[in-house]
Amino acid sequence: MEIRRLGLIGAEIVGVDVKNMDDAAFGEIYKAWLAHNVVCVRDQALGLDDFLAYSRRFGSISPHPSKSTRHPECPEITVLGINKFRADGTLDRDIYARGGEGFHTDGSYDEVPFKATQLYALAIPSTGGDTHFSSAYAAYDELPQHLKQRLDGKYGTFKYGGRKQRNRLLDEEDRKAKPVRHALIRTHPETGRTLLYYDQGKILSIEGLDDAESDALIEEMNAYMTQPPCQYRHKWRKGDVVIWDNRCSYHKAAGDYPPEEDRIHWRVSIKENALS
Ligand SMILES: O=C(O)CCC(=O)C(=O)O
Ligand SMILES: [Fe+2]
Repeated sequence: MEIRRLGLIGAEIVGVDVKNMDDAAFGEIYKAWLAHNVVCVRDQALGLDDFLAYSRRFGSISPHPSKSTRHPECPEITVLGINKFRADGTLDRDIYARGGEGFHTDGSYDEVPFKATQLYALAIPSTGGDTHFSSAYAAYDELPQHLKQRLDGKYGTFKYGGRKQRNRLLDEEDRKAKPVRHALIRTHPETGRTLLYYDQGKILSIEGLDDAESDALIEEMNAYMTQPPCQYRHKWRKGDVVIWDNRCSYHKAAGDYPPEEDRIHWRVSIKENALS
């Protein structure tokens, strides 16, 4: 197995089959993932059960709230990129460009956000369709001192769809979920590094500020969320298994591929194992 760094974040792993891997090899992948925020294991040939079994080595799998996009035989798996044309032939942009609205972290609308998200590439278009990643450690490091001070100890409220309420992939009853609160400056539970926990598409407000102040601070934070030197752009190949750490990174689908071509992934959301 060979692990190659791809930049300030991101690593690529070749020469391993995730179906037949001992704990020592998995430990190397896990270590690289913590160090580099996102890792891609290339050239995998997986069935549904293989993908689930490998994903469970990182934590417990939690079905995504968007029920209409779950795999029909396996609700833990979401399928990205299918049924993107409506019956009348028009493109459904919520499916075509899912995850492409802006940089985000998955599951911030949940009281216990997803630890990780993992995608397995089944079909990749001839051009476009990359995924962008950015470090939430760098977002914190680059915040000016006055913002670090203002945000210290502050909580944000988050909801699926955020201030714009873009939630068309949710069922009606799930749209009413209550906002949840998360500390904005956090310590990563495994690396101990400080990060900015933020999601401009899901944050509603910053607690303790009036609406105008909260909106202004959110606008100000948007400028620091992504730090270009600490970004990685993943160009997908069929057979890639990519996992990112939602606790310390943001990501965004480029959403710019030819719509008539397939771009299909299996996707799982992974939470921490409950402490026993
Ligand atoms: O399709 C992608 O590139 C990423 C989509 C996304 O944001 C997600 O799966 O959470
Ligand atoms: Fe996402």
